[in-house]
Amino acid sequence: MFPKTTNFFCRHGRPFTYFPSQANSCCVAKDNNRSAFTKYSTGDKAWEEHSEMWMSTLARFTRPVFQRSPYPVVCKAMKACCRIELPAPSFYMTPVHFRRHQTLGSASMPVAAHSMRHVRALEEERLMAVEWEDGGQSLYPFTWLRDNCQCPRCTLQSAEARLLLMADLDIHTGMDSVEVTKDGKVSIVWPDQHMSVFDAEWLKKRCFSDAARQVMQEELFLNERYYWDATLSIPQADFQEVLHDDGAALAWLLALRRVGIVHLKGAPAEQGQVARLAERIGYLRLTFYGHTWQVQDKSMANNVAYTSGKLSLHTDYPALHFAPGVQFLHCINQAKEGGESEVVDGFHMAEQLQREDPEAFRTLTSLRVDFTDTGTDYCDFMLHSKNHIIDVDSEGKVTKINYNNATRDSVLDLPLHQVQPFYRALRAYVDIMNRPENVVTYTMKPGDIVTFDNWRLLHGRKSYISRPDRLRHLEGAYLDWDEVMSRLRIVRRNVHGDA
Ligand code: OGA
Ligand code: NM2
Ligand code: ZN
Ligand code: ZN
Repeated sequence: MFPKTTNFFCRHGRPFTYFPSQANSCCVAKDNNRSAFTKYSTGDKAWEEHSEMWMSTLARFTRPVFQRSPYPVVCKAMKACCRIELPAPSFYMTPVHFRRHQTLGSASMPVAAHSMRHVRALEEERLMAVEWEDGGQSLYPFTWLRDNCQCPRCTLQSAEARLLLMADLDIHTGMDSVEVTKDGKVSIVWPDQHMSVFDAEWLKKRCFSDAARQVMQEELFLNERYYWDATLSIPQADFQEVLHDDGAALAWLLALRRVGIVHLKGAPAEQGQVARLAERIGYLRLTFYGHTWQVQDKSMANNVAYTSGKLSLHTDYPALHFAPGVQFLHCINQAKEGGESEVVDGFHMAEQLQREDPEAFRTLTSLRVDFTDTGTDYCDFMLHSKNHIIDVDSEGKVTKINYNNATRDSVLDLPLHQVQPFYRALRAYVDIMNRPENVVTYTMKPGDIVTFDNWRLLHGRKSYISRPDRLRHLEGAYLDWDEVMSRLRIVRRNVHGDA
């Protein structure tokens, strides 16, 4: 009747968490924006309506194979908030949190608007302490407060940009006085009698506690991913709706970020649609293959993609040091035979490699491999790059996969004794990604557009034979994640009604 403890987005793109009761006779839905709870019972009309959600995302298009470590702090905070004993979930989807009204400084129950009970200056530590109505406390360094004064002398309000120069900031400033104003703001007088006024809500969002920073960083960057395997049902959205409706665009972009792939249906089967979609975001990423590019069997092909041969699982453009983050592929004509598409979750595969073969994982994250691409298209090009096949950040988290066997250079800048270990490691990774339990296969139809995370997914196609009269034809385009995330934040603000 009710799904397992799960997160999804309603048709307006609002994140919800569902907590079914143990007996599965009722279910509590938590609106993660408002932190409002609604209880539904078996057979409820309201539940029926609620659960019939467009792309009610992950519950529908995934099966219990994902497990990503959920944020412990957030979970703890949620438990504190909800006071519901969670049934031991057979799988966990990392909670989606867009809390605008919650600092979690004290992991306490959020209230609708944040009001302050009390503020005081801790002179010794040079910290301002805010005590919130809900009992939580937040601390703000004097230097940071002075640096972020929002007055028109310190901030160019039309650009929301800092005017105050670093050279003019007293990084050892004291504080003359601090008080809560009648309208609930914090007013500070600095030793030079300059005055700053801070909004409670603004301060709450910027609380320095670990939990609050984690929530804010997730809200800004959405780095939590759902890992998947062959059981994934690829999320779908309607092309026209995504172009014209912010709720639909938000759901599309949220799923693109978290799952890494979304199919858009219902585009006209003619050139120009990936460019329209890129315009919906902002602008596309120009490369040597042009603003958009035509995947067709071409004579004297300047890329293996432009033949009718099989493309093994790859990311596009590792011959660039900064590969395109997002790829759109629009099917204009499909083949008579073959041409099916394949995708795998490269981050999930890297996690599997790390577990099964840590040595191979270390090799692929530490050795830089040469890639090359030479030819003429938008103009002539002669690219050389050196990339880790698996990029990790300073904390060891996988951030990007760079692998296309076709453009891997014959130049291999490794000492002799590292050559065989490199091949062994790469083969171990490729063998994992080729396991049938990891690969999702689908066939694109004219009018379908696949949108995917080119830093995370590896994709391929089977070899094909075109119809005698019409060549198989896909049109593609690249974008970067900065631009896509920018549009995601804007449509999220539009849909949710504030910053
Ligand atoms: C490509 C590619 C997929 C396809 O052009 O890089 O992956 O189905 N094409 O032709
Ligand atoms: N195309 C499809 O890395 C690559 O060469 C990917 C790029 C030709 C634009 C193929
Ligand atoms: Zn100021
Ligand atoms: Zn490709």
